[in-house]
Amino acid sequence: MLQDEGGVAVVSGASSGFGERIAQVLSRQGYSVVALARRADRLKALAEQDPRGAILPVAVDVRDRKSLERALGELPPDFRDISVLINNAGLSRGLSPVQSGSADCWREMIDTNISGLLNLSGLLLPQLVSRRSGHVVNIGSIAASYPYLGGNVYSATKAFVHQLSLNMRVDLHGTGVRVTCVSPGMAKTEFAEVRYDGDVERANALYEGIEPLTADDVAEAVSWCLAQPTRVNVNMIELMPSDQHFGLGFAGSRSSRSGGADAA
Ligand code: 8X3
Repeated sequence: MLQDEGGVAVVSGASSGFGERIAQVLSRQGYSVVALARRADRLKALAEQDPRGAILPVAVDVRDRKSLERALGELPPDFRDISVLINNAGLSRGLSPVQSGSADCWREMIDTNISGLLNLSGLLLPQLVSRRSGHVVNIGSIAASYPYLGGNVYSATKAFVHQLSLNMRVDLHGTGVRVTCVSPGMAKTEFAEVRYDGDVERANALYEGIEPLTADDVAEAVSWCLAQPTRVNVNMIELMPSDQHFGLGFAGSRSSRSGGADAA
C-alpha cells in the first residue's frame, strides 16, 4: 500500500533552505502543504510561485506553542486532514568552544531545534494517531553522530532529534504512523550564514573548493522516504557531500573547517 499522497503535509522552517524545497517537492508529489515559518514575506512568495497553488503560508514561530496551536486550529478545511509532518525548523548559532560559548546562542538552538520540534509534534501527533496513518520526518544532522570543534550544543540538539525519532518510532508502533530521521551533512543553504551571524563572506568561505549538498538533495531524500510503501519504515537516512568525511572534515587542501576557537 502506498502512503496517501494527495494528503496534507505540514513543513516547518519552510521559508528557506531545506524546508522551502521540501514544500515545493511535496506539492509536486501531490500534497497540499502547510508551510510554517516566521518570515511571512518569504512564505508568501513560496506560495505564489507554487505551480499547483497547493502551498498555504502560515507565519508562526514554532517556539511559541500557543500561537502555533492557534494557527493550526485556524487552518482552512482543505488543509486540516494532516497526514505528514516534516519537522525541519532548526538552526545553529556560532561555533565557539563550549567553554566560551554564548548562553543566548545555546538557548536559541535549544528552543528552536528541541522545543519547537516538540511543540509541533505534540500538537499534531494525536491527529495522525487518530487517523491511523501518517508519517513524521525529523531533520537531524550528521553533527548528531560525529563531533567537530565548536559543534557542541548544536550537535547535542540534533542528537536529541535522532534519539527522539527512535523513541517516537517505538511509541507510535502499531498506530500506522511512520517515523524517519533524515540526517544531512554540509549543504549550501542559509545555514552557515545564520551560524556566522550574517557574515556572508565567512559562510561562503566554508564552501570553497567543495561541492556541498543542495536543498534539493535533502528534499528528494524526504520525498523518497514518504513514497515508500506503507510496509516500509525508513528509520534513518544520512547523506553527506562526497567531499565531506565526518564532522566538518573535507577532502582537499584543508582537513577541517570547524572554525575553531576563533569562531563566533
Ligand atoms: C549541519 C550539517 O555538516 O554543517 O547540520 O554540521 S554540518
